[in-house]
Amino acid sequence: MRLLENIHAPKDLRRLNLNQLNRLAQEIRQEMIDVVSKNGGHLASNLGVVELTLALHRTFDSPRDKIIWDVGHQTYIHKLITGRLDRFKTIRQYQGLSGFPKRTESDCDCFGVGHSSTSISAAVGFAKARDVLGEAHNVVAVIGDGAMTGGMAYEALNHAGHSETNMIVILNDNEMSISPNVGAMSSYLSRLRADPRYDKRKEDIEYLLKRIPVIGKKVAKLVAKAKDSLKYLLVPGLIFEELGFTYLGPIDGHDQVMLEQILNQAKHKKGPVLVHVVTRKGKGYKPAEENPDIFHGVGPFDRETGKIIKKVAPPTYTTVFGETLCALATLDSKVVAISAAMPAGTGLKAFASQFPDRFFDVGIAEQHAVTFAAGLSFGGLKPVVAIYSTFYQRAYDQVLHDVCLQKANVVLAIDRAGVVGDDGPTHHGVFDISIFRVIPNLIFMAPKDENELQHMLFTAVKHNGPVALRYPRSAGQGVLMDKEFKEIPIGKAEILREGKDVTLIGVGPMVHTCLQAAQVLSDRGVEAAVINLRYINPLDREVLSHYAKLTKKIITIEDNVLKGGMGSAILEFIEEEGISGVALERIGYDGFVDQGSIAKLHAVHGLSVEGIIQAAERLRLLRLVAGSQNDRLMGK
Ligand SMILES: Cc1ncc(C[n+]2csc(CCOP(=O)(O)OP(=O)(O)O)c2C)c(N)n1
Repeated sequence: MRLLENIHAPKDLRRLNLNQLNRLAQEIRQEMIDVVSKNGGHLASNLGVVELTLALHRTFDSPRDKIIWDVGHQTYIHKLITGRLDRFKTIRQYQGLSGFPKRTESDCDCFGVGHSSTSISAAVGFAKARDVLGEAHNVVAVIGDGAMTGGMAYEALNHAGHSETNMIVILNDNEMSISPNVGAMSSYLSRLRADPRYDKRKEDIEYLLKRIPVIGKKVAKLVAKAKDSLKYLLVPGLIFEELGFTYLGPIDGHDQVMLEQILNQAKHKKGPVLVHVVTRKGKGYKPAEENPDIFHGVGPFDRETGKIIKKVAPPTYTTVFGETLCALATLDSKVVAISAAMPAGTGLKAFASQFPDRFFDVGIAEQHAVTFAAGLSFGGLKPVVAIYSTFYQRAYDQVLHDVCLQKANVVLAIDRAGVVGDDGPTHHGVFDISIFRVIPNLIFMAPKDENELQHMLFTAVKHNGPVALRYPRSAGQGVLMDKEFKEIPIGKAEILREGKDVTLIGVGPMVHTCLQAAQVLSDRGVEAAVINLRYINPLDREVLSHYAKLTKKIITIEDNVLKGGMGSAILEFIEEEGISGVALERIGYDGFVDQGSIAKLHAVHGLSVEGIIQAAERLRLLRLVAGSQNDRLMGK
């Protein structure tokens, strides 16, 4: 029997000896490789923190002590040893364990997460709450070097250092974000890692200094205070020290004994402590060690060979976006691209290698990415910022205040719009229509297929002013791609099917669901007009007005929340135009959406042919087909 089977809670770890711990670490790695090879997931990040997670749970007493994970994609081990082994096989599946910490899942998940760089802020909050309430537990934030590129992390470090509260930040440094990490902090950490002088911890140095007769103590004091080069020379982690943290490290994050020693030391220090732990992403599984970016978030793969199991499918919207942008950049030397730590995920890898001087990976810094783009645009360039819908939420003020208010010439490429599947509610892109459509000056479009995507991107790049373009995670429709780009007239919808009984309005690929439903309705005697909205802003008032008056019944369908969404925009429009007697059914999400495959989530929430048929029933269209022509005309 595996040791893992006997670990029901962190306390069970504390009776294991070093040999047993090493065996347990192996079992955990095997379990994770096994399950992730079937379900997909964040394998490489988890393989890198096995020893660290065991050490944390042996040193600290969760849930009494608070362990707060950043991003939370690296918590599979944490889940396995906090009573969730039996459900681990369901991770990321519909109604299964979440791939991220979730407060409703376990007492040990004290803070829910999915978006990056929140852990230190939350930890300062937990620590301050403890201080105010007179409690005495430990608070530990675990943050990766990638997450450390996010602005919030610095805001929190700044606050924590100043507040002098007892808390520990573990900096898990594997030199990788999803792709190799970027930025000055990353270079600084590399220097700390590489310089053997830094292997000596600060205290050792101070201890040695103090032993020098007569002047030793004075020098040690001086070192502790001086801001000159001597201190830079002698005190590792100076940046953190200057911010008010005690810096410990760098230490080998796969050395169980050393880890526990340092964590114990950190636990007994006063004030904020930062422990710099060096780990290897993908540790223990060769394919992941060799390709940590591919195995960061991976779909099902063959565990023997590490080969990814690829489904034959048309190119994704993301791929078409990346290819089109390369073509557009060849035509126009002012086109530049920006990614916030996701060059591969947003399809910009080819752009980055073809146009290295015109590509900017700014790290996990969505806010900076957008304002940086505004600056680039006023400097004379045409920036295209590709960020996932869910992460654009971070940059809302920058989109509104820096880009749209000033009419900056920026294209906002909103990737992963709509539900994204197994990553769940933290990652679904189901709010962008609601939050972006209300921003003045912003042209906002969504293509029904990948061919329309290339034309829309072409249109967006040509347009003078801010444009947002939303497209989903999935494969395209497999349509033929036009050889020449063409402009899609701003604010013009596309009428795909005529009909007098009801108008189906779709946005993005939901248009195809409308077309299929229209056929089913037609078979049942109801003639539906189908409109590909194309522009969420500005709306095609002429087309909408015509069909609202003609059919008096409208069904809208969108991969977005209902509140403030496209359907709401149509309702507002009908009210503004004073078109009376229109019945409207909206299909979309009515709140946060759980995890599950995209197809499953669409089906569950009625974003499907069946959903449209049911909406038609609610509009009393179908029942009336059997009734008199008069009834039908009267819409009774
Ligand atoms: C705000 C935000 N932007 C982007 C992401 C996508 N993302 C998830 S993990 C990750 C890299 C994190 O790197 P690091 O913190 O070093 O963790 P590692 O996986 O290397 O252990 C990124 C960019 C995110 N989760 N949140």
